Amino acid sequence: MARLVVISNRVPLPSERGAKAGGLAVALADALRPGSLWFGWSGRRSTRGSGTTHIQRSDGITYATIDLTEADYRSFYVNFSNGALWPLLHFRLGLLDFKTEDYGGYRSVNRQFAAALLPLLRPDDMIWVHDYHMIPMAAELRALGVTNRIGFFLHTPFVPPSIFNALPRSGELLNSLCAYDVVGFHTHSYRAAFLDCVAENFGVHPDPDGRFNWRGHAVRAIVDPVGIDADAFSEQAITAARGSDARLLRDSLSKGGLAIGVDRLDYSKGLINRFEAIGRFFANYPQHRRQVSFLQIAARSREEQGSYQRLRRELDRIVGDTNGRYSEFDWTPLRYMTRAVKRDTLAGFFRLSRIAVVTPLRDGMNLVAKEFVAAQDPEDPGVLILSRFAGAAEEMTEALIVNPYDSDEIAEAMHIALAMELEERRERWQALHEKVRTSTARQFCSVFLNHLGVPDTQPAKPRLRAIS
Ligand code: GDG
Repeated sequence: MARLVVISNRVPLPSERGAKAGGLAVALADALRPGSLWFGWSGRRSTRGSGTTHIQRSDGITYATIDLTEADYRSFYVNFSNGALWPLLHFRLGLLDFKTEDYGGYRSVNRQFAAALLPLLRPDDMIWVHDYHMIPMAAELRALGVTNRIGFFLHTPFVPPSIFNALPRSGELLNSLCAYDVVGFHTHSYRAAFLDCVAENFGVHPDPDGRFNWRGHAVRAIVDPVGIDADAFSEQAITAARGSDARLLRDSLSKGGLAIGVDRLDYSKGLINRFEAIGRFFANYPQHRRQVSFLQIAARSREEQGSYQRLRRELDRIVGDTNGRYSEFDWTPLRYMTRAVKRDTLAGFFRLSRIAVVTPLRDGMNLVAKEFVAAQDPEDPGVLILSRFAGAAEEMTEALIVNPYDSDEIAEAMHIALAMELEERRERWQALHEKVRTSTARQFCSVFLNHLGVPDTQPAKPRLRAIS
């Protein structure tokens, strides 16, 4: 069997495991095969930069990482990946900050990654590249003579041409995506947006299965939703719900119970609108005051970015305002922490919660929605409130689906969820749980790798748009 080589910006090194927030690591950690190689950035900045490759081995997996210089880190990671691509791919053109020199840094780091990986590659390796930081990897590897199958999975949404084309140099990035053999997306709408970009910008019309040829190369765009290991997470939740953290939390609650939100502290997650909704909830439904507490865990992320610093200040303000307005001397409506908690603690907290409020403004998939469902007690399950703009909403239609921009609608959904009869809660949960159990992390990986391992025998003929 061919060896799997995974490439991503950050590598979840065995030496650093613990309370880390991030969906990509969770999705892949559950499904990597022994014998695989995982390659990426060490997370360290050093004056030597990418000159030395650091190797660690654990549980049969080899982790190979390189450092970045401070300048590369700024241009590649902070400025272009997170300051231009992330807002673009989350429909936030107002936050897009493009500078040509940052784009140069992005291309240069991808080139450095390719050069450092080259000596570690074997001729029959299957290469699987992850996420928006690494879009040019296949093109860089091809330029070095690598002929292996190379696939790419995008963990964020993809945007329609009217938004994508706002990014300067977007044509080059689209071209880079077309250097892969397989390009994967969480949902049908993201794949459709990508294919629309290809059709509009390159005049190439893919077949109904997402196949097209570009510059003599066959590309296949697939839909492959990421999942979790629901059974393992459920076990974790059962054990942790009996543990000391869950006991402390349970003892601190009133009889109305707990509502929970868990997200990286990121503007895509809709936290401002959610916190406003919590204020509306206690204003519009005063019967829940003193009864229900909302716990928001929002692990800090990308703190070097101005937009994230501004978000944090705004959230601090709303939390202060809401708690100042509604708190009683023995009850706090909104509990808010910005440090990560351990994964099993989180699982136990989900199991204790009567509702989860998962309301990103845009989200590639959102694993928290799936984890909350997996963690529930089948006899007395909690209710999931889910944004229609999370990729997860394409599958998880039995959640209470809300518009994350509408604070009153979120507040109303919280009220409906808390009042929901046991029978309806069970019906909704059973349907959701069936989906979460069958669309697993392992399946996500095997679907992708099956496409990557089996080249299409009949690549689509190029269908050029007639130019009038
Ligand atoms: C990207 C895409 C896509 C959160 N706080 C803590 C913690 N977490 C864990 C959650 C979950 C993961 O981090 C977050 O995953 P999400 O999917 O919700 O979001 P992103 O990090 O933005 O992930 C996303 C994903 O990639 C996979 O493709 O779904 O759309 O944006 O597992 O539980 N974990 C711990 N402590 C915390 O405080 N231990």
